[in-house]
Amino acid sequence: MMLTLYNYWRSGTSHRTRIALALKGLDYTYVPVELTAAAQREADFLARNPQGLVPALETEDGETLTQSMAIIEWLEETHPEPPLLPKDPVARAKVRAIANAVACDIHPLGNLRVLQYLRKEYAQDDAGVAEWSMRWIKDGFGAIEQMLADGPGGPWCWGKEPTLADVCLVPQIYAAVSRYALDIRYYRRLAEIDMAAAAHPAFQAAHPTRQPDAR
Ligand SMILES: N[C@@H](CCC(=O)N[C@@H](CS)C(=O)NCC(=O)O)C(=O)O
Repeated sequence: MMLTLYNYWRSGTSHRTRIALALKGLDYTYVPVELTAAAQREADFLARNPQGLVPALETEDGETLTQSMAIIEWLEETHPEPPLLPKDPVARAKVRAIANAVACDIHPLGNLRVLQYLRKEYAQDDAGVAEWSMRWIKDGFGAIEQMLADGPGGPWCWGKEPTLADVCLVPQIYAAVSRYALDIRYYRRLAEIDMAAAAHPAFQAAHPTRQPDAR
């Protein structure tokens, strides 16, 4: 049995999981979960993930894993090469901090269900929703640009190889640019990382527009 990834082309958490799978050189079966049709809240998907969120990864042993960061850690533990974290404990903590700045502090505030709630319960239109999203993206990107200045330099977040920080950051950049037309050149290091990703086969393979359910 192969790995099976339940995911959606444009979802940032799906995108980050696909990048990790591609960096590890792992093949998987791609099962689309159509978020715009609320397929993530249907019984068959809820049986895989009671949270009703993508991604979910079914392992070769038939276990279902949820939460992208837990899935990526599992991949790192079961397929250590190439590593997604540096060896030095302080560097590992710094890389994880950048990854978490995206995964815990930016991404959840721009998630579909949050934006749907803003529209429905707080009567926000497209402009209001975009302003909300950009508020948290810019706040996070500004801080990450400074966190990166503390590191060994590019072209990736933490030196010459992609790490967990890039796995999380690149999809967030994609979302900001494609959905809200953010000019990423405003963030010098983020623009450099985005360029490195555009030229890297694993990041290319994981790109939203390359997925079977993309439109
Ligand atoms: N912390 C979770 C978040 C998962 C998540 O928010 N997934 C989004 C797509 S990026 C989703 O399924 N949204 C559906 C919805 O909001 O109804 C993870 O990292 O896996």
